[in-house]
Amino acid sequence: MIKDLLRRQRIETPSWAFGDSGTRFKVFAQAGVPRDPYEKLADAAQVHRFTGVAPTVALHIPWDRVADYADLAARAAELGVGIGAINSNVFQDDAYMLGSVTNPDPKVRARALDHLLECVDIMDATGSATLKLWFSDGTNYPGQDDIRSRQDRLAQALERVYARLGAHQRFLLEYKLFEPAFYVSDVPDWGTAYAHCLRLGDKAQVVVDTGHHAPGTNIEFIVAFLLREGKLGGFDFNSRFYADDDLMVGAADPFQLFRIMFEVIGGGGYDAEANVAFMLDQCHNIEPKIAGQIRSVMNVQEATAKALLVDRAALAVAQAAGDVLGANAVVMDAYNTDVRPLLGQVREEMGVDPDPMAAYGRSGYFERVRDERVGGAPAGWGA
Ligand code: LRH
Ligand code: MN
Ligand code: MN
Repeated sequence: MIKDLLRRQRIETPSWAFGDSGTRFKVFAQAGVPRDPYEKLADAAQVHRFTGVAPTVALHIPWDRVADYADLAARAAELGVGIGAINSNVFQDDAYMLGSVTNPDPKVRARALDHLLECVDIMDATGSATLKLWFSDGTNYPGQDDIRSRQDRLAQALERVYARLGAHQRFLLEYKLFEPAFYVSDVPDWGTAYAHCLRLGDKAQVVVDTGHHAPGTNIEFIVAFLLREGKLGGFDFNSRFYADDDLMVGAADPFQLFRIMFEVIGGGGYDAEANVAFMLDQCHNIEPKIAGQIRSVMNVQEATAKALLVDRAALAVAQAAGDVLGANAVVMDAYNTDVRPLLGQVREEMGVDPDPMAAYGRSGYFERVRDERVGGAPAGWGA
């Protein structure tokens, strides 16, 4: 039963994880990185090939701009993957210095809205069902702009995008405490995202990026709450030690990831009907990218396996009896189980190597693309 559940897990990789990335101090150039969106899909297909559970790839527009999106989707299908969420980008143009959809200038707001609607066109062309909206909008100084008016402008833009969605499409609104805005962020927390989505309807849900909270925030509470309200659309998984570090999920705090998955499963978020998207949103600034994605997928699988192992019946008994230590022991027993042999079996049953990292290393894929892609301009994050 647990093995069946693990077999049908789906984890989405982000196209931007395969390109060069960095901090504001330096973007390091790595050998063999993709030169265009097609090559990013080819790399993402390797992650799926060796894990068997990463069949979709999220795109970020305009980083992944191509002439023909239907053609890109067709190529993805040939490679054995599909197009996942379309991520909008209204944070990169000079015009957005004072905001995009919340900008005081109506011309800038119109430009931002055009981009968001274009992203829905790209969903139509690629068959994607999910639009992910993150706004870097906010202010740096008290008095810089009116907080309430900015909320009004945000609501107007969201209404327009919502109205454009097709019957099987949805948008996920992403919140982030700070950065790049340092005083007010216009969507700083789950409550703000939730309130905007609630007004709009079922096709608007919240996405939880695990790196977007204040230190110490209980993310699993947010997950439990949003699931209960039918408003948890998905995750941008990554891990952090300090701020929005975008490190590999499960690297900084595997226990937090387990606690999140425990709430997801308990709240029915692991059921297919719940349509909770498990997406990675990471950058591999100093480690190899494809291997970094494979490791990340495995980390999510390990946390999921441990969360599935929790003896829910024993837990319910302990909770009803007010047995604090007993209940906690049930959860910790599952967390402290080594699930790697179980996942090895699951992979063998799925027809993939029990050790995806080693199998990928042996495949020679990296050496091949490193040699083939010499001299091209990398297509990446911030491009
Ligand atoms: C913002 C964010 C958002 C963007 C991605 C590149 O910090 O998490 O999801 O689309 O980074
Ligand atoms: Mn994100
Ligand atoms: Mn982020």
